[in-house]
Amino acid sequence: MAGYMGESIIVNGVYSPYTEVATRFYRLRILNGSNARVYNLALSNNADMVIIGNDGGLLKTPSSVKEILIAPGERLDVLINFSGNAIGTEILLTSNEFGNGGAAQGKQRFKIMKFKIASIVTDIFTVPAILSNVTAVSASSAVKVRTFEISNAMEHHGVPMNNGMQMRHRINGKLYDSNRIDEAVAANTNEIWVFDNSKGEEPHPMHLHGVFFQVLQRSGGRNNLIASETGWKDTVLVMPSETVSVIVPFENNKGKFVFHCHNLEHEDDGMMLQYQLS
Ligand SMILES: [Cu+2]
Repeated sequence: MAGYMGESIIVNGVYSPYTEVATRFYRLRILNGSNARVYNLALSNNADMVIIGNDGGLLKTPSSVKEILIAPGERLDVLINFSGNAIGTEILLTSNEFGNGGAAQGKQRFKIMKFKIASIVTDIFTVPAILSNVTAVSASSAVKVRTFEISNAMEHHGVPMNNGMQMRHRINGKLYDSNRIDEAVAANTNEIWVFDNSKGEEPHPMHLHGVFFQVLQRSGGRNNLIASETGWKDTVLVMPSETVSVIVPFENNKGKFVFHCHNLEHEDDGMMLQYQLS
């Protein structure tokens, strides 16, 4: 089950929107609020997008890219420089095709919105070299490593559909139960959480409540971190074949929290567990 894809992409509730811009830098704050669709954002004039922030705020340093993936639940803070374009020029924000996304994702290019150059101005803005003081949390500070198996397989339910076989989306073989604590975590400790989708066939954007984390490593699939995966995050995309490790500083915010796949149909199917911080 790929999750709901829909037929129309809307931006702030508007289908096929445009906005007029001047020849200067603009800051776009982007949230992927789609149920299931992963976007590979790009500009139709192949201009750079300067990634300055993500789920948890500003990155330490800016990073210029031509394309950037954003999964459901993830956020991006992006600078775009429209200088050098003539009045009347139209530039599209698109989602380009991408690989590693399994059978249902990344197969088509979509137009998302349009920018029209409406005025010429002089912009003296330059992107700062240092944006924030994010300090890397060292992997060696972790007191515990927890691995979560998120590859999912067809299973038998005795339902007369697909010969009784259907996909259930589980974490470590379990479906969500609000009356069960799955992981007990000690406050004020750092842990490494590993999301293993190495045998999986679908992308899973894994989202933790109550904390921000830093992405340590991705192996398999894309085999690398992307520009938005420095700094603090609360959602990380784990593509088919990938295993992604994050380091989580659990502070003193004691209580019961969920963590889940941010593909809403996977989450509704039960792909969510609970941790107790105490
Ligand atoms: Cu999922």
